[in-house]
Amino acid sequence: MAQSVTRKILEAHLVSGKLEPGQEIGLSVDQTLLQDATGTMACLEFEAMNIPQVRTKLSVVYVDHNMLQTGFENADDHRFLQTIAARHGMYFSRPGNGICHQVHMERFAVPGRVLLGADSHTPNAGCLAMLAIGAGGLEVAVAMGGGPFYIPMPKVVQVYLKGKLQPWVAAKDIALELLRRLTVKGGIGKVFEYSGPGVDSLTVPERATICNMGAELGATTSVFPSDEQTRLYMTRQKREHQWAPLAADPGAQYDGTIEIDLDKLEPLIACPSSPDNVVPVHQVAGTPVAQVAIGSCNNSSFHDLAVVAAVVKGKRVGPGVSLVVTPGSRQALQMATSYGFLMTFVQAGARILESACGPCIGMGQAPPSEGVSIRTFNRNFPGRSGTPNDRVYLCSPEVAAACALAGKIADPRELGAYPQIKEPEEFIIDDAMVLPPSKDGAQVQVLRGPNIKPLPAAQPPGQETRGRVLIKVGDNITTDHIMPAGASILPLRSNVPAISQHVFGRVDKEFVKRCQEWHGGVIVGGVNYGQGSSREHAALAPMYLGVRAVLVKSFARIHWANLINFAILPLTFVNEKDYDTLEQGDELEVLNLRQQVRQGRRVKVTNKTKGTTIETEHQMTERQVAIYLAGGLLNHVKQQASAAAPAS
Ligand code: MIC
Ligand code: SF4
Repeated sequence: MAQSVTRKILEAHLVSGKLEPGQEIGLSVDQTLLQDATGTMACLEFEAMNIPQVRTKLSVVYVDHNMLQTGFENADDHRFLQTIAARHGMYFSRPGNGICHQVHMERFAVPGRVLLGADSHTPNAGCLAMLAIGAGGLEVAVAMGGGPFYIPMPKVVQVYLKGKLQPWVAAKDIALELLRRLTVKGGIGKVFEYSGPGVDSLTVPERATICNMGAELGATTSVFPSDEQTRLYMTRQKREHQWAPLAADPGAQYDGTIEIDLDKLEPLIACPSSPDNVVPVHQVAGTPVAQVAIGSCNNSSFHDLAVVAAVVKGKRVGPGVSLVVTPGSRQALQMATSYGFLMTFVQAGARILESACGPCIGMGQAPPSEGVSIRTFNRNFPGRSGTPNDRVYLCSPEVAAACALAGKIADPRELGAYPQIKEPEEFIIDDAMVLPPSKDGAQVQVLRGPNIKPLPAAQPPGQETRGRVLIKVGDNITTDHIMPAGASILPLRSNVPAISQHVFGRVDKEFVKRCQEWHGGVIVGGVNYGQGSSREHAALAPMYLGVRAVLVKSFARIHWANLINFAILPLTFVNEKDYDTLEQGDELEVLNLRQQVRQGRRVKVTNKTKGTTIETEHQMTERQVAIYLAGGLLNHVKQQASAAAPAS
């Protein structure tokens, strides 16, 4: 059978299951990636498994999210991660070295391999023909220990690109075009594989922008072939020896095809407050702008910075606009320095930030109340910027630069000729900020701080469960709604009791109080519940508050898996109309829970307040049922390890 790139990688890594859509498959994992905001928990989880050294080809821990250090917490986390990485065989990318996805692309991604990362934008590495998937920290910890990663076999959709991007139209516009067509749930259960003549002209960083934003489609991942562009990029990164070609066979079978004619694409922009709220830029042109932010793992490579520098060179941003530039990595920052872009930015009145996630995750640079912020980022969920009534737009660096000069939303095509940007023949290679693991890990002492609290234990479910509806929310609820981040909350990632006090904090200030008064309960939601980040805190913190089940119309993949891994029962309505009958405060009950879950997919939920019965379904596989009944993945792994241990 003629095979796609995706299928070739899957087949080479398959350890269980069949490559048939919907079937659960187990994959061996070559590389793992952790970042500090999800990584402290993942490292504590890895520690709890009692495995001395990671068993992957490469595991890297990055520090890029929690960088404000307004108190001791972040710095303690950094030190903890550095020492635990040294002890257990992981590379450690020091604070200042850059955003995990950018650095991984530059220095570590290898065509044909599988990467599992505790961050939803891990698919960024699909730009180098990796099958790169985001997951909860616990699943990444299991993979670090050599365990397989399980997912339902996705559908493989071909994205056929023809033509060539026109001047001022960017890779970001391809990502936005897909979001315009498919919405934030259009990619659920799918891998997007790029092919066609339009692929050849796209550079690796451009491919990264596209793969990165597949996360916003809800896709399992996105992937490009490994070709001459890949070889060129890896050569410039002095990694040519790691390059290998990888292409789909002629006539490869796909589960669907989407065609995009690059010649016809125009500059696009995602309006507040969802990445799929996409329109052509000219439709919203003229809207006054308060802030323009260049950066994030989505758009902060050399070319992104170069194009902004070319546009603003010799000009100054208007008095009403704050321009913020965040180079994505130390390499990008060094390149920007040596090419003189930094000088250009400073002269134009820009504010320069260190290489980190920064404003993308609300770590500083919150825009003014109701002020329009134009960002080259990937997410504009409400309040994520740190301003409750924010109006965040997402676009390419080309559009953002035009807006910065005009002081209003502007179509970059009005700027005249597109600047000639020559890609560098080679990048500055300096891995001094990546520390290799210790040769004698057992001797390394792991340093902890007072904010790093032990992982709360999940409990196996009982025979019956009761609880009131704690909150009823609508469609497309993000993990930013469930477990907000930002400058005041992110530093609490290593302290579940403290961070749990902020669950649903931006949606309903009384939620936590109700959890305490009602001794936990059930969350009710609409479609695509839990979209967005991979943060397992969006399951872990509700678990800590006593949430026992989440009953929704449909789930986003990573959050669904995180719920199971922390022993929260994920249920969907068999009849979506039942959603309308439920109200906050209703008392729900499930009898014979353990049998029901084991025997089949149906679970009967009684609404004791309304006197009705609701048919629900759990979509867990047999393996996941065992995890749920064991009281979560960590308990399950421990049980398996003790069952396998020789009797003493
Ligand atoms: C995000 O972009 O939302 C984050 C912050 O990178 C998250 C990870 C986290 O919450 O730590 C993600 O995308 O998974
Ligand atoms: Fe960091 Fe933003 Fe990328 Fe998440 S999306 S990894 S917060 S830059």
